[in-house]
This record gives sequence, structure tokens and C-alpha cells, in this order.
Amino acid sequence: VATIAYIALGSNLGDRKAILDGAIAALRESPGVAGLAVSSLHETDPVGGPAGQGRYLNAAAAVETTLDPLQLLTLLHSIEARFGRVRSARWGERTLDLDLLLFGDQIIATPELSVPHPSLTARRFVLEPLCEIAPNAVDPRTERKIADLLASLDLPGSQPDR
Ligand code: A4P
Ligand code: MG
Repeated sequence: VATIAYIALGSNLGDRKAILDGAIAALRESPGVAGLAVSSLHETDPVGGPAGQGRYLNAAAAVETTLDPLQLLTLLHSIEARFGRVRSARWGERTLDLDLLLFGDQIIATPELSVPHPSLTARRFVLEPLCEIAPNAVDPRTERKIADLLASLDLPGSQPDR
């Protein structure tokens, strides 16, 4: 059974564009994964972490996969390791961060994996790229569409944590 999954990509160290392009290519070439769509690359100010770290490039990708959620997470970790050559002692900085945002309409809460990603609804740097490729995808926890979640970040009184 194939499931549509959404993945967030972020990089703020090294050749960020080459790293994101390489990660997307690696994802599409992986057995059990077919690429469906990729957002544009968004340059964003770092949220959290120490002052003085570089800006991020963020993107989102949609894939169709026959892997199960933990197999997909393991694949994301292996791609992170492949591109994670530049090291930094500073918390938060990384050459490549891959987060599993949505896996079909599944809700998963285990020590290894939380899906939907816990920060999905609060992070503009995640929702903006995701909205480009999947405005009508639904967050199964809030049962709201990605476009609505993004619009909510602009409402007075909303308090995005990051
Ligand atoms: N894990 C559980 N659920 C998931 C999931 N849905 N997707 C586990 C991916 N991983 C998941 O991940 C640690 C562990 O979480 C994984 O091994 C997996 O088993 P991690 O990415 O190494 O660390 P973290 O817990 O995500 O904390 P981290 O990376 O220090 O910080 P954040 O919260 O991920 O934020 N600003 C901008 N503008 N753009 C960014 O991309 N990113 C961060 C990192 C901060 N600020 C940013 C950006
Ligand atoms: Mg992560």
C-alpha cells in the first residue's frame, strides 16, 4: 500500500542549496519512494538557538512511499548522515535536518517517532513551503488544512512558538 508523506528539509551550514538538492535527489532515488512534488527553496531567519547563526534554506517535499513510517524515518536519518559532514558545536546549526511532517492520515506517538511532527502547526518555515505543494493536505490532529494553519499564524493573538 502506498502512502503520501510530507517531509521538511532545512540547512543552515555549508552549501545549503547543493545539500538540499542532493537530499531531494537521494530521496527520489531510494527504493520504495517516489517523488511527487518539491517546493521552492525558502530563505528564512533562524528560529531558536544561539544568536549569530546563519540563515536557513527550507523546503518541503511530497513523496509516495511503500515504506512504513519507521522505515521512512530511518531513510531520512541515513540521508542526513550522508550530507552531515560539516560539524558545528553550536546548538541548532546543521547541514541537513529532515523531519517527517505527515504520513498519510496516521497519528503516531512513540518514543522514536511523533507524526504529525509536533511543531508542524507552529512553524512558519515549515508551513510556508508545505503550503506551496499541499495547501489542502489535512493535519489529522487538528483536522485543519495546511493553508488554514498557515493563515492562523497571522491572526492576532496567535503565539507561534517558533
Ligand atoms: N523524531 C520524532 N518524530 C520525528 C519526526 N516526525 N521527524 C525523532 C523527524 N524526527 C523525529 O531529531 C531528533 C529525533 O527526533 C530523531 O532522531 C527522531 O528519532 P533532530 O532533528 O536531530 O533533533 P530535534 O529534536 O528535531 O531538535 P533540533 O533539531 O535541535 O531542533 P528542531 O526543533 O528540529 O529545530 N529555523 C529556521 N528558520 N529553519 C529551520 O529549519 N530548524 C531548527 C531545528 C531550528 N530553527 C530553524 C530551523
Ligand atoms: Mg529533525
